[in-house]
Amino acid sequence: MPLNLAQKIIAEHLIQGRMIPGEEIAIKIDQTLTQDATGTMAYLQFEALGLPRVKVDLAVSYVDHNTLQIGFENADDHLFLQSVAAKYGVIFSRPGNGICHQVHLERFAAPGKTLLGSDSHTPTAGGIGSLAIGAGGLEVAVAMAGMPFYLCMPKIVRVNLYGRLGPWVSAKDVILELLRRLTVKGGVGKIFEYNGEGIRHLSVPERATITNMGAELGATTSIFPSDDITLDFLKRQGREKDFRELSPDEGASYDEVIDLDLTTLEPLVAQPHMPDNVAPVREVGPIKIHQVAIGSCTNSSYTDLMKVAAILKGKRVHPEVSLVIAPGSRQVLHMLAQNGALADLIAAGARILECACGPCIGMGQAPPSGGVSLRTFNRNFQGRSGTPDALVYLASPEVAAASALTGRLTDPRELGDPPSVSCPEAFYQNDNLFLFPPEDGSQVEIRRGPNIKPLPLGQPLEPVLTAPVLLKVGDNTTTDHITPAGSKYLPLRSNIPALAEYTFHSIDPTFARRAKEAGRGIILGGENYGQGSSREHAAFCPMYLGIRAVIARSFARIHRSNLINFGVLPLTLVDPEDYHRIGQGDVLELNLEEGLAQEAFWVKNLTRGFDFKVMHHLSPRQKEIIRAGGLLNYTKGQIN
Ligand code: MIC
Ligand code: SF4
Repeated sequence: MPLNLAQKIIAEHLIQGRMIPGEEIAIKIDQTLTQDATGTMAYLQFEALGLPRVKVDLAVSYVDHNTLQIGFENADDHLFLQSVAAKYGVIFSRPGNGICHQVHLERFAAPGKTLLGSDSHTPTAGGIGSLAIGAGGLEVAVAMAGMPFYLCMPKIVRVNLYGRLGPWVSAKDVILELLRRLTVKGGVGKIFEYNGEGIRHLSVPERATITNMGAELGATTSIFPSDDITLDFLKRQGREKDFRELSPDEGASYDEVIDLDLTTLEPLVAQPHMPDNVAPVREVGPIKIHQVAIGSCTNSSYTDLMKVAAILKGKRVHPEVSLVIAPGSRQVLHMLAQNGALADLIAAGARILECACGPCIGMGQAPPSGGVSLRTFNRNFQGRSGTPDALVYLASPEVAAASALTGRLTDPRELGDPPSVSCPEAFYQNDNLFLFPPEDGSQVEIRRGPNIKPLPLGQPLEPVLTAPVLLKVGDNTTTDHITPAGSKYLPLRSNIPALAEYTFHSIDPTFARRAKEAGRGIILGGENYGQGSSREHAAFCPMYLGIRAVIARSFARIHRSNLINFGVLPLTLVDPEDYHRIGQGDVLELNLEEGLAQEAFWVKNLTRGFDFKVMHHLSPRQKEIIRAGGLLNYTKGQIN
């Protein structure tokens, strides 16, 4: 049977299950990636598994999120990560080397490989033809232990790109258009496989912009074929040996097909506060802008920043705009420095930040109160920037640079001819910010700062759960709502008791206190509960506070897995309308022992005196994980 590209790579890595959408499959993982904000937990969990060394072909630990060292916490975490990497055979990418996804694309990602990363934008590597999936840190720890990764076989959507992008229109507009059409939940349970003659004109970094933001569609991953454009990129990175041609078989079938004519696209912008709130720049109009931020794993490649430099060259940033630029990697920054483009940026008035996530994760550069910030990033959830009432818009580097000059949201087509930027013969290669692990790490001592607290463990299943609905939240509740990002909270990522205090802080600051008082509780969610980040803290902290179940209309993929992995039951309402009949404070009774034995079961609303039905959709393995009180307990049992 002819296979599409995603099926081909899955088939090569399939350990268990059948490639039928919705069925649970297990695949072998070739490469893993962690970043510091999720990595400390992942390596604490790996340690708890008691193995001497990682068992994947390649494991890389990046430091890119928590690089603002306003206290000892982040610096201590970096030392922990460095020592743990040396001990267990992981390559350590030092702070300053760049954003995990950008650096991985440059130096390690390879066509046909499976990559599991503890960050939701891991699919960036799909731009080079890798099957790259984001997951919770615990799942990455388990993969590093050589165990397969379990997922629901996704539907495969073919996205046919044809035509060619017009002047000033860029890869960002392709993915913004898909978000406009499909929304932030349109990709749940799906892999987006790009093809069609339109891909012939998209470079690997452009493809990576598109696969990166597939995460905002909620997709499992996104992937491009590996062709001569891929080979060309790998050659310029000095990695020709990693090339492998990969495309779908002739006549392969897909679960869905989407057609997108690139010629019809125009510069787009996502308006506050969701990445799918997309409209043409032209229609949104010349709103006043206070900050322009360029960078992030979506748009910080060499060509992206060269375009920005060309647009700004010889001009001056508008006096009322603060322009900040964070190059995606040291490779990019070095090349801009060497060819003079960095000087052009500085001369125009840009504030150059280190190569890291920075403002994207609220690590500095919060916009002014009520200010408008235009960003080349991928998420504009309310408050993520660090300023609760800021209005964040997402757009391409071209739109961002043009607007930085005018001080208003600007369609770059007004600027005349677009800059032409070519790819360098060879990208600058200097791997001295990678620390390669010694052959034998057994003697390495792990450095543990006072902020690194022992891991709280999950509770085994209670046969009957009687608990109040401690919080009722709406549709598309993000993991940023559950566990906030930003410079104040991120340093607490290795300290669950401290971080748990801020759970749902932006929605209800009394939540943590009330949860602790209640001892156990349930959360009621709307559609797409837990979209956004892969941070398992959004499951871990509620678990720590006594949350035993989340009942929602639907869940985002990574967060649902994280809940299960921390022993918190994700339950879906059979009748979504029941959401309106359940109130915050209602006491519910769930017969879990009996319920898990069935597909769907009745829950008693003791407060209002009615019953409603929920489904758990758990595989037999997931039921065992829930019974064991989480994946860590379960995997330990398996290893022993
Ligand atoms: C994000 O973009 O939200 C993050 C920060 O990269 C997260 C990971 C995290 O919370 O540490 C993600 O996307 O998974
Ligand atoms: Fe970092 Fe932002 Fe990318 Fe997340 S989305 S990995 S915070 S740059």
